[in-house]
This record gives sequence, C-alpha cells and structure tokens, in this order.
Amino acid sequence: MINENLNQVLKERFEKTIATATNEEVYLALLELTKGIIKNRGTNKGNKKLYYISAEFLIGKLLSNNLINLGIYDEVREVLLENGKELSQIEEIELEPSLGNGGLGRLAACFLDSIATLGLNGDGVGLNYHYGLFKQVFEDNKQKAEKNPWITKESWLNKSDIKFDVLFGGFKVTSSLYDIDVTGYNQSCNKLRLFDIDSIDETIVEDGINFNKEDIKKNLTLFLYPDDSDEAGHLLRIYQQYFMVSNAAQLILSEAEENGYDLHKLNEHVVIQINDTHPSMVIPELIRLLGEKGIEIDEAIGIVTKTCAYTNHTILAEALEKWPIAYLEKVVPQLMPIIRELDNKVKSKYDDEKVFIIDNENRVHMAHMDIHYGFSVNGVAALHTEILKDEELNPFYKIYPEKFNNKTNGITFRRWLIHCNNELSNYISELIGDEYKKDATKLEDLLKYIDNKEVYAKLESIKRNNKIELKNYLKETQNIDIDENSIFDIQIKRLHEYKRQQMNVLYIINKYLEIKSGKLPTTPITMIFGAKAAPAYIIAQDIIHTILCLQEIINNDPEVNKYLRVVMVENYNVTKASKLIPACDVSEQISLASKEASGTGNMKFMLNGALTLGTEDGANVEIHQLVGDDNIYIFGKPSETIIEHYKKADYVSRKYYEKEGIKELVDFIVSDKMLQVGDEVNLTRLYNELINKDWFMTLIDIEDYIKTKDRMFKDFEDRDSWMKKVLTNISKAGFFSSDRTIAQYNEEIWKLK
Ligand code: 26Q
Repeated sequence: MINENLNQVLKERFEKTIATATNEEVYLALLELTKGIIKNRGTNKGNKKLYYISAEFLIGKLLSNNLINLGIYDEVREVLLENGKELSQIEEIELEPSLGNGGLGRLAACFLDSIATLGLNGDGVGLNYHYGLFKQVFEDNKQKAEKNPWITKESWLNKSDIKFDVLFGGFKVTSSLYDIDVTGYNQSCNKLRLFDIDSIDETIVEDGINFNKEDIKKNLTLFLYPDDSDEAGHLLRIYQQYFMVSNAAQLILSEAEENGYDLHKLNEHVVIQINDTHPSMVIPELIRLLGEKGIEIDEAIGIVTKTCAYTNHTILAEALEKWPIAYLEKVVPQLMPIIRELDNKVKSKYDDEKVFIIDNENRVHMAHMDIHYGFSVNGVAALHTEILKDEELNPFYKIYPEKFNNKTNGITFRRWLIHCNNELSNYISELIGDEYKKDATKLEDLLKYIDNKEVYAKLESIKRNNKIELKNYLKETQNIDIDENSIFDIQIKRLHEYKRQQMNVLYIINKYLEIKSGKLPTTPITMIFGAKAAPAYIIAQDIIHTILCLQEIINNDPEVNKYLRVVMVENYNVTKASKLIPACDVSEQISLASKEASGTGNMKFMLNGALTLGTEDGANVEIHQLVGDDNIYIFGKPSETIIEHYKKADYVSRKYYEKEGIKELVDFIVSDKMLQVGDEVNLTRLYNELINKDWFMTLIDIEDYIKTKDRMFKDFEDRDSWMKKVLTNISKAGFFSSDRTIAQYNEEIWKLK
C-alpha cells in the first residue's frame, strides 16, 4: 500500500519513482502522504477540553514520530530500503522546529504526544516563532549564536482562517492561527495551535541573532526568547506573552460559544494548564473578556479560578517572573485594573507581604497570581513539590494546602525509545511482547531475564552499535574521532551553573593530570557535552569556552588521547539528543541538590540503558528509589544541607578550594596550557567566580563526585554486574512514561472524559 501511494505521489509531483527521486522529493512525498492519513484519523472529542498553554513546545522533527504513531514506520522504512533509500537520510531533510529552550518545552511536546495517545480532548496553544532557539556554532573555542529557521514552503504547519485582534497599549495587531497535527500512538489526533502575525519581517535580523527589539509589529513572533537576563528584551517578552494568552483566551471563548456552552459554567467545559508563569496573563485576560461578555468581575474571577491550573518548573528565585508595573502599563494597560483588583482582594484578606501579587517595589509576581486565582499548583517531581510546599511557596501552602500536588514528569517512549533506539525497542518486544508500548509498566517483565547472560550480551551489542553510530556521526559532522571501546560519559542539557557542567570540567582536569603523571585509566573514557548557553549569560559562555579549550588540549595530546577524549557537540538539540542518548553508558545528572526541579534527560538515559551518576535532586531521587542503591551512583550533599547553607549564607568556596587536591584543578583553568589555546578574559573570569563566589557550590561536592565517578568507571569493567544494573534500569523506567504523568494530570486536575 505505502509503496503504491508513495510512488503515486512522486509520479504526480515529480514524474519520479521512489528509486529515482531525490531524498528531498521523497521527504516531500512522505509529508504529503502522512498529512493525508492524519486528516482521515479524526480528532479526540469530549464535552470538556484542555488547553495546554505554553511559550515553548520543543517538538523536534516530526516525520518519524508521526510514522510511528500512525503505525506505518516499519513499512515505510522497508519500502524505502527496497528502493535504495534510508529513512534516516530522509529525516535529515526535515528542519528541526526548536521552539523551546530545554526541559520545559520538551516536556510540553512529550505531553502533547501522551494527551493524544490517551485519547484526551486537549490542544497545545503557543506561538509560531519564525526562528527557534538560536543555532550554536563554535568559533575560536567560543559559542556563536545564529538564527535558526525551521519554516519551509511545505511543512507540518497548516494555516487556518482563524484570526483575532489583540490590543496593546497604543496599537492593535491581528493574529493568524497555524496548526500542527499531533498524532497519538494508534489513536486520534489533537492539535498544536500556534499564533503568529502576518507583518513579521525576517529581514530585520542583522548579524547573528540581533534585531531591533522595538519594532513589535515586525518582531513579535520572530524569535523564541532565550532564557536569559537581557534587559532590553523584557518588554518584547511581555508583548509575546500577552499576544499568546489573549489569542488563547479568545480561542477558548469562541470554541466554548460555538459549542453552545454556558460561559457561567466555563469550568465545566474548559481547563487551562498554565505551563510555568509565561502564560499567567491568561488569568486577567480571561476575566477581562468575560467582563466584556457581561459577566460581573467577581463572578468572572470565580469562573477563571475554577478553570486555571498552574505548573511550577523552577525553584531558582531569580527565574520567577516579576514584571514591573510600568512595563505592564505600557504593554497591556487594559489588564492593570484587573491585576490591581486581584491584588486588592489578596491584600484585604492576608497580611503576609509574601503572598501579595504586587510587591512594595511595584512588581507583579506572576506565580502569586496563578496560585491565588487557579485551583491547582503542581511541582514536577516529588522532591521539587516538597520544597515548594516547605520553602519557596510555603506561605501559599499554608493558605491553600488543597491546591498543591505533585506530578512527576515523564517522557514519551515513542520518541525516546521506539524512534531513537529502534533496535533496543524491537529486542524488548522480542523478550516481553509489545504491550509495554501502551503500558510502560510492563517493562518490569524484563526482570525475569535479570540473570540471563544472553540478554546481557544482546544488550551490550545494541549499545555497541549505537556507540559506533554516534562515533560515525561525530566524525561526519564535527570531524572528531572517538573510540567505541571507551566509556561514553554524557552530560547534555542547557548550560547553567546550577547544573554544574563546571564540576564535570574539574573532573576532566583531574583525569588529565592523573594521566600526565602516569596514572592511567584501565578503560578509556570519552566525555561528551552538549549545551547551549543563553547569549547574555556570561559565566555560561566561559564554561563552554573552557570545555572547548580542554577538548583541543586533550584530544591533541598523544600521551593522553588514548585514554581520555572530550567532545563538545555543536548545536545540541532534540535531533542530536536522539543520537546521543542511545549511545550513553554514564548519564551525568549532577545538579546542586534542590535546584533541578525534575530533569527529564535522566529518564531518557535510564530507559536507554545508561546508569545515572547523580545527586539526590529532582527526579533522580525517584530513579534512586525505583532501582535501589546498587543500580545508581549517588553522591553529594543532600538538599536539606544545601538549603541550610543558603539560609545561613555560610558557604565559602575558598575554604574548599584550599583543600588538598582541589586547588590544582581549579588553578589549571588559568594555567599556561589553557592560556595558550584560550582567552584569558573568559578563563580568568570563571576561575575567579569559582574561588570567590561559586553560588551553586561546585566545590562542596567535587571530592565526592570524583570518588564516585572513579568507582563507577571501575565498576564498568565487571561487565556482567554492569549489565545487570543496565537491565534493572530499563525494567524500572516505565514509571517515567509521560502516559503515566498525563493520566495523573487527568485524574487529579483536568478530569476530562
Ligand atoms: C523567563 C523570563 C524571561 C525569559 C525567559 C524565561 C524562561 C524561559 C525558559 C524561564 C524558564 C525557562 C525554562 C525552564 C525550564 O526548562 N525548566 C525545566 O523544566 C523541566 C520540565 O519540568 C524540568 O525537568 C527541569 O528541571 C527544569 O529546569
């Protein structure tokens, strides 16, 4: 069937066959064919609908994902092969929509997959950024940011004829709504709905990713705003947020009215999930629009409070959005009376300044608005939710204990196993059948093979194949040589001091110095990083620079490179993640305890047979509980200790720096060797930061980290015992399916169906 249909499209469009068409033509034909199949699928329905509003949906490439969900992946691959074409080559044609910064955006994408798969009536709502997160290139051992286009003439994006007017202080714009179909695994579809305006002018982009931030009509949806502290961009960020939520609110009300719902009972038909505080203005906007429809403000507030639910993704105080009133007065003057009213109600009831929406510096705390005027507040991992309740949001927890709940994050196994590691997924099916694809807890059936050496051997051979594939890919794309017989140790995530890539750097320096002094590792080690740093985040740039310098020094030193190599993967994104994760042995999850809300990379690695080297942070805690002490490598100070240090402000990095064995590692950053290849300004800045401030306490855990990592590398040599740990991890990964997470959101928050 596929064979005929594909050939037919190719003939009509290009007068070609699968065998004679170019990869690009085959891609376009597959796109057309797949979109046609999706059209016939129908959409999930119900008399209550979820709107998952998010500034980010890091969906990644969609071709294979859709083929898998439509159940035609294997057939397409075979048909292509018979005609001398590789699906993996065809995939290269598609540009990745990098419409997210990292975890939060990727989570939203996994959630859409699971919402559709569970047959729930729910759409994603966001923005149609013309350029996704910047494309990273390395030059002179530094990161350079370039624009990252993804929209092509033919793509998964469909333009609808839905339009809304959005009013800003002083001017008005008209939106256009685009849709991307979201396929469920063997299920009907939902939509990701992305708003845009027609007046965007891509030619205003200058060098790199610079553009005039003031010309809103030309730049509103031009770029995904990188997670940074760029002052000049804050106003644009508010324009984007309001544009997103005003459109979302108008869409929600128009769909409710189309369905003939009583707006007084909106909450019976609509639930809105607010993904972090970026869409928080949907609360006052909905209240405003209900007011325009004749509903009194007090009633409108009540309706909206029963409709909105808020997810918190961070405990970093500096990342919680607080917008100056002056900014909001300029961008969205029509919301300010409502926000003031919401704040007055709070102030008339509570004395504690910590729960006010507007603080005494005239800033609006977006999360506070969500908590008072939403019915649910959830954290994204057990530890994270406990910290929210006990520390960060404790004053709110005391007022509304019933609103607080935990929803431990998850990942879609369709992309993060079936697609990225098809060989492993097929082997699992051989062992325990296909059921785990719909019910991930079935992976536990693998435990019956826990002592089976044949299974170990096969798992090892799959890992080896994946490592060879990665090796070839890195050779092709970055001309870097690595050894598939080495341990692949991988840290891939946004670059942030709390994630402590710099601690991994100190380990590398330690290993390098050991090798130089004649202490050689038994098994060679390949240290792999992938990370983008927000352009305005200076120290993060310095850490990237340091890694790139180490890469140059170590990989070119014949005395060392037999035992140790360093790779910084350029332009880390979803596509690269799916090549890196299946090849990993050691998964680095080394954030400062209490700082990583959940992490989701940790789950992807576990599922793909890597062992975790991690702190008791985020979802690592739950991985630890599931696999037990013997199957994970935990180190570092617990979150309670870290929280105490912050409270007492008594962490002094220099005290740790002075310790035997630590000083020389930090000093190496500014050694002659490093200065020969690197930039003194960057290296010195990082060095000074580590010894004088080290806000995220790199040095507090460094000794334990080195010790534990060395023990882990030693354990790698006992192959049977290692493979037993690997198998345990895969078997226990079922809990982290986003199908489980979404089922819980639905049972406890959304109550659809
Ligand atoms: C805020 C204001 C202005 C500009 C940008 C931002 C901004 C943008 C992105 C703030 C935060 C983000 C992204 C946060 C994020 O990705 N958080 C991660 O969410 C994951 C999913 O829950 C968790 O697994 C991670 O632990 C958490 O860091």
